[in-house]
Amino acid sequence: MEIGILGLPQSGKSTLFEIMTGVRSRDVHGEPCVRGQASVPDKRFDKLVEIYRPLRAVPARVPFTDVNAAGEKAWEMVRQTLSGAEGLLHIVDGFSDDSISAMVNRYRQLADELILSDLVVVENRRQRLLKVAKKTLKPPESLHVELMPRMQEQLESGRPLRELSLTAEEHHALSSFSFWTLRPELVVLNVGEDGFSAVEAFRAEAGLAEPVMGICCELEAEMTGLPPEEQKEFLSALGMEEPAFGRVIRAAFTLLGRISYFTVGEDEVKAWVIPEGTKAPRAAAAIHKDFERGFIKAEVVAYDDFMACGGSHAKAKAAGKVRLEGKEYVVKDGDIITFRFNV
Ligand SMILES: Nc1nc2c(ncn2[C@@H]2O[C@H](COP(=O)(O)OP(=O)(O)OP(=O)(O)O)[C@@H](O)[C@H]2O)c(=O)[nH]1
Ligand SMILES: [Mg+2]
Repeated sequence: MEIGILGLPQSGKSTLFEIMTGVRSRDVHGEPCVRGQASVPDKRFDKLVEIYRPLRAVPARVPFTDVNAAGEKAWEMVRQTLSGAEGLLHIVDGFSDDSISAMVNRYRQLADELILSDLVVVENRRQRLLKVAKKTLKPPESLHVELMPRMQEQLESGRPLRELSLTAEEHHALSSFSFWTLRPELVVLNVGEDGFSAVEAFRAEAGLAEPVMGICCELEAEMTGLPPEEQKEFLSALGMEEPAFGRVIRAAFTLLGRISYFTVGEDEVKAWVIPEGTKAPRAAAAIHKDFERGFIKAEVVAYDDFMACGGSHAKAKAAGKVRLEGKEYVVKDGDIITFRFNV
């Protein structure tokens, strides 16, 4: 699980990375990339910490990668560094001038580069497959023979591969290629101080189906240096409830199809990150492999039920809100869980 930050030179990649992760990317020299973890803001988690006052509080985290590529081989370096990234955050300069079409052009410049790069890979693959006798094709190869023309057509019409509806099997067969445009992408417009009104116009003109997030990185970088009280004033002056970078982190988290469940106690309150649709034993493995092997039951209470019972586990239990779930239970976002296991 990792999100790679992509954008044209000087679009604000490192600034955004720094405010999200707290890692000073621009102070690191001579490294092709810098990695950092961003904590996912979650009011439910904060509430649980308030209730349990644990020794340790560990929120959900999303890893981000900022690439420092320059020179002739820059593109190759970006490709290599981000080949393992599961999702992409594409940041667009929306601050250096107010023109929407200029912003869209900048977006397209990189988006087209990614499409072209994928197209080269598809064409190469087709060429190679032509040399393999039909009868000797192995199953993934036959799948490629079927898929590649569709993919080529899509890319040639200037559209990303993620818009094709592919089955899980097809996705799997393509995973080793690290196609740029097959991976989920979050578009972030880095606006000037009063540029938030540009976000919707930009999204419409760029023809993006997905929501675009607006953020003024420079302002938010300034704000992160302030004491909490002044941060609050800063935000309310901007008419915002929370910093936009927190929303960007949350959007990145859901972009990857992740959810979190909680374990609570006086020692630790922790948000565990799992893919949506994970069954209880596999979810337990996030804590420890043995928990999966020796899984017996999961004692589960939904966050909302827990809060409706005054934030008390005993009361939730008395009200019958604490369920005992078995191996087939699919963990929900916000579940508070205690695992019972036997090792
Ligand atoms: N006005 C304004 N300037 C910004 C904003 N965000 C970043 N900048 C400026 O843009 C320049 C580039 O920011 P970086 O975060 O280093 O951008 P980058 O994409 O990492 O740049 P490279 O790694 O060199 O490609 C810096 O001088 C920033 O101060 C913004 O929201 N508003
Ligand atoms: Mg940078």
